[in-house]
Amino acid sequence: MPANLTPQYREAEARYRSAKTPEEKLKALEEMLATIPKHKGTEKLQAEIKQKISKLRKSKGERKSKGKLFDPYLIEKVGAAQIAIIGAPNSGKSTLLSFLTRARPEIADYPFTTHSPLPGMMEYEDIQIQLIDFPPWLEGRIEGNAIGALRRADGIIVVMDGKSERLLDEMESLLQDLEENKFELEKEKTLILVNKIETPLEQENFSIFKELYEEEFAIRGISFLTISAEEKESLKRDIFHLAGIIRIYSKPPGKPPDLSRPFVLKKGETVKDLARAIHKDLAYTLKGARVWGSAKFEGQLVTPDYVLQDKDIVEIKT
Ligand SMILES: Nc1nc2c(ncn2[C@@H]2O[C@H](COP(=O)(O)OP(=O)(O)OP(=O)(O)O)[C@@H](O)[C@H]2O)c(=O)[nH]1
Ligand SMILES: [Mg+2]
Repeated sequence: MPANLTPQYREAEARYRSAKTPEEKLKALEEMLATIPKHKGTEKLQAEIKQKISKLRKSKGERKSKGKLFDPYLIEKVGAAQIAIIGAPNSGKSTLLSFLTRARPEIADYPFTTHSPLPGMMEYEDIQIQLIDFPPWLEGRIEGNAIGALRRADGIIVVMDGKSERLLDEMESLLQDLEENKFELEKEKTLILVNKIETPLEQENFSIFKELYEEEFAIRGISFLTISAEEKESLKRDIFHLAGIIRIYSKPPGKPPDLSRPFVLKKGETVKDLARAIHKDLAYTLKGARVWGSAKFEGQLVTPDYVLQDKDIVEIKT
């Protein structure tokens, strides 16, 4: 038995030994895995726990699959885009959700506060973006449903705890878990927030973190204790860019554009895609468009395959 096992770990282990149902066993094992000191001396024990967890999950899944499965991660997309907030326990995911939306998740100074995913709407200029606060991501504890939700999301925010001594380990094991589930964080779709950066030591740790990952991902260091109004706006702008969407205002011929409600398209979409979004038949009669904004000249005539940019004003020609 390796040394340095914490009282929390021993407690969870005692609960595992006295557990009567597979659910109780699974819960205790998950807590053992969460609280076991992560070092070379415990690697074998960690592997054993993971194996037991996966065995129990499998048999649980087999029993469950006979009935209809409820998936708490299946959250209907509303607004212009859906962004998932994942990351290490206690890192500030729920704080982020409550900072940017009107949702009021439970926030507490201990890990595992959030048990099921919770959505909220972030207002960004003239659109709304849906953010979903996930339960904490834990080594070896990824649910298939969570991976499914990440595949459906338009973008992902990873919140890490800048005060954690295991910051780099936590990031590595998260990436490894994702890889094992054949999910890759794409650079354009991922923003990493290293939170709670307040002291010089945390600044220092953050610069190391940044050096390691900045080629792979967009990274920001933040603190909700000190964040300014400008930083909040620029954070919202970053999240908008993550979503990979553009806003287009349509203009009827001879009339001013309707600036009250943009059409939301994906980055890279064209005049033809806009026509289809306005009305499905419009794409067939479409000849071209006049564009204000990204075109060389204001009101320039463009072809249906013209790639639109955020905030373009477009007058469709049929
Ligand atoms: N010092 C400091 N504390 C923070 C900051 N952001 C959040 N916290 C605190 O960190 C603790 C955890 O915050 P939560 O938002 O509940 O974290 P979480 O990631 O949702 O936690 P789980 O749901 O348990 O995974 C709370 O006590 C927060 O008040 C920050 O920027 N600086
Ligand atoms: Mg939470």
